[in-house]
Amino acid sequence: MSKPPVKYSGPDRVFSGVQPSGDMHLGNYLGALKKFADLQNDHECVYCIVDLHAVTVWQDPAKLAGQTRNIAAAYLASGVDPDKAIIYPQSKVAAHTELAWYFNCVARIGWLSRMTQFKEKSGRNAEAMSVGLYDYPVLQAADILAFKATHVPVGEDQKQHLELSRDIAQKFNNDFNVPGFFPLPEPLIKGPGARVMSLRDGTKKMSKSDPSDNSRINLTDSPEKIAKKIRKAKTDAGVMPETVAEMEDRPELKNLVGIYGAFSGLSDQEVLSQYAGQGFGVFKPALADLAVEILRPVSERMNTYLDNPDEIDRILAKGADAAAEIATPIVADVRKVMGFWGT
Ligand code: AQP
Repeated sequence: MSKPPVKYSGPDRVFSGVQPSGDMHLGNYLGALKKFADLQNDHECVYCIVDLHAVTVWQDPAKLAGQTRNIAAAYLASGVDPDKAIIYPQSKVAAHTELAWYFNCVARIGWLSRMTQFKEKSGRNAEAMSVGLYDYPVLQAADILAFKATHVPVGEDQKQHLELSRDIAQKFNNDFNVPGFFPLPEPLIKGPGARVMSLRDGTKKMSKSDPSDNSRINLTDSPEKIAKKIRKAKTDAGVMPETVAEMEDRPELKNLVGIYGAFSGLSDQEVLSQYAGQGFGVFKPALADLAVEILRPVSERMNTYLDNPDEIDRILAKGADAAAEIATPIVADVRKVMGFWGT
């Protein structure tokens, strides 16, 4: 009979990240940022701005540093407190790339070839994509495990990548006979807003890289723009149904009801009970009012931080030092475990 795996006995730690690859949108806010702020009160939290992930697709060098400050401003505006959580840019801490290389030698090509996000992002053009885009989930495993993080708040879209991180951690522990060396990180996906869909197509997730700006609500959109995007959001000709089961074949409606629920704290059924029988002419303006009420203060705080880039830079530099202090000795231990000269 095989022995049960040895449990990791280190402290709980939360790690997550967002790419500085464009404007932050409602999906990022509900799926990630809001949870980041909630977790910092009772967990040790490390929140990275994953610029090394962003460059897996072309990023304009003249804009990358500004986009990184933008994400930092979004973290801060969403309530992440730099005195409680570590906020830093990934490229400032070398442990990420070093551990990613070791994990490249642990992960299997077959595992990576099953990753659906690569297939979605590369479409029919996989041969022309960067090697980095293919290898992205291995770097993500290194991001998490360089901190021996035990919990990872992410949106639903990252579930498969998290499973890969667990597989890599388990294989490393087995291959080098170090049971419990790495934790098997748990995704924290539950909660409203775990999967916000495009406003133009309810079957596609809301995404920074969608060419249509009308597909998403950006955190920096003005109240007028938010209201207009919701008014123009794709819907069908029906009215609001009475039950959740009746939304199954109406993805756009389901998405808008989910967003309303995430903003108001109501369940999908409670939202429907409030609007059953009404047309979108009633529901959309109500949703727009709610969206503006919640997002206006976030956007205002974000702009205040962006007006003060020196303060953002100070927070990022301090965060990078704190992050390196945790990750550098962990990666040094990995080197030792693998038997490199001089360890
Ligand atoms: N639509 C979404 N609904 C809920 N959560 C979402 N997240 C992203 N989109 C949604 C969550 O936001 C965090 C940061 O994501 P990211 O920017 O690092 O990468 P991504 O998932 O690839 O986001 P985008 O917007 O789709 O970026 P691009 O277009 O640049 O690839 C993650 O926790 C993610 O789950």
